[in-house]
Amino acid sequence: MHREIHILNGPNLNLLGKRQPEIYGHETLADVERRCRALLPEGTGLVLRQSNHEGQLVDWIQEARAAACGIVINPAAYTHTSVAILDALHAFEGPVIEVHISNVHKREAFRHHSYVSLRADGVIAGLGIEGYEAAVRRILSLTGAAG
Ligand code: DHK
Repeated sequence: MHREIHILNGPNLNLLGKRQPEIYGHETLADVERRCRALLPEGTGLVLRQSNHEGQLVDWIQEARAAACGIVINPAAYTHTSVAILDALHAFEGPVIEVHISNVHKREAFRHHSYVSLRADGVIAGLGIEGYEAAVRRILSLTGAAG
């Protein structure tokens, strides 16, 4: 059993805390990592990554096949466009939780469709960065790694 949770983030999330804070808030990916690490039981690791490149995200999802018990993914704009990320997630066997910081359903129509939701075991939108914590908790409970 792999005891690592991988949190993967797509384009522009490197600017989290700086870009459109009225939508995405003032906290950064470093804050996401700190909050999520605090939830982990002894013996469970966390890898948090961000890329602006679709192929890099595909490579990391493939890497997670051998290393991770679950994936938390915020594909950002690729949510709405990427069959490649969907296909890569189909090749991953553990739980996948899709996170959106904003409530995408309250925004433009093009954000209402998600390719990734065709694979995700759970979808969280609009909880701000607390959504990542909820996703990590869910993976811990699904994989029996909690507590
Ligand atoms: C982040 C983005 O960058 C957008 O492209 C998505 C997502 C929504 C979020 O809410 O975390 O549409």
